Amino acid sequence: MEFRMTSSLPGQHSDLVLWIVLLGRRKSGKSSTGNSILGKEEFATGKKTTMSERHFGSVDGQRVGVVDTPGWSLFSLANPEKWKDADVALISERMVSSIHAIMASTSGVLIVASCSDIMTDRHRLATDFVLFGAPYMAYDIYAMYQVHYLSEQDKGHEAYKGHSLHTVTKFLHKDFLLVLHHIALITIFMPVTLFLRRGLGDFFIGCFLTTELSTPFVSIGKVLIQLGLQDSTLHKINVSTFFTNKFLRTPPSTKTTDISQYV
Ligand SMILES: Nc1nc2c(ncn2[C@@H]2O[C@H](COP(=O)(O)OP(=O)(O)OP(=O)(O)O)[C@@H](O)[C@H]2O)c(=O)[nH]1
Ligand SMILES: [Mg+2]
Repeated sequence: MEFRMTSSLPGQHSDLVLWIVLLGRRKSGKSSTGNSILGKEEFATGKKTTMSERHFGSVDGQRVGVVDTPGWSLFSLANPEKWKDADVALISERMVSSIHAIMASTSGVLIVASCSDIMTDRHRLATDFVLFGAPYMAYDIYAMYQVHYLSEQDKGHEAYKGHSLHTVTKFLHKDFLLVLHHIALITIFMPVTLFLRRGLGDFFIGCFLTTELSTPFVSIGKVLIQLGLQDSTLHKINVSTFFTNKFLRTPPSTKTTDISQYV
């Protein structure tokens, strides 16, 4: 491609410039190629190019302008500068939450599938996973607080120069229902499941755990939006899988038992 440069080109303004734009995946050698074309070390190599850069040179008497660009990666352009601590904390929190949800829903499906009698049949995961999941709830309250704290700090709020009763109160006010949900799971669901049900109803614990099935899709969707990939194929697949999963989930009513004998 050819451009006739006017004022922005250093040197002779009337030179005909051959422009070369280097595009490609990360670490594919774009910056090195740019240096080879120009015959001098203008572009930094061996480290991530995060901003497009142009340099000029001459090849066989032909004036050339080389534009080096950030590499493409699976998720987005390699531009770590736009990642703030709050973004990193939020993505980490969502990833851990997805992993927990995948484990919870898999346990739920295993429990439900193994119970023929919905009241008396037992599966060890019904108690083991609840024991494992309770500490996660405590961790998640802390992780949500960290995300809140860092995002307010990024906005430059004076009160967020350090942790204080004020920052904790603000967080509790903002995420009240979520925190209440987590605390209820630790203080009500866990003791009931472990100590108060006399070994009955593992099937229902399984059903409860399968409700986590949609969480990974929601979390992955939010992460893709955060990465600016809301129009990507990956996001469309994620949304369609989410709805398919919602519609195809078999209702627990396919199993029957006369529960009057237990009450
Ligand atoms: N073996 C080999 N290594 C190369 C070649 N070109 C570049 N490299 C090496 O590959 C690494 C990445 O090269 P860069 O030129 O920085 O790659 P880039 O595409 O600009 O990378 P990003 O800016 O991160 O997208 C460097 O360590 C280079 O020395 C090549 O042709 N052969
Ligand atoms: Mg580069």
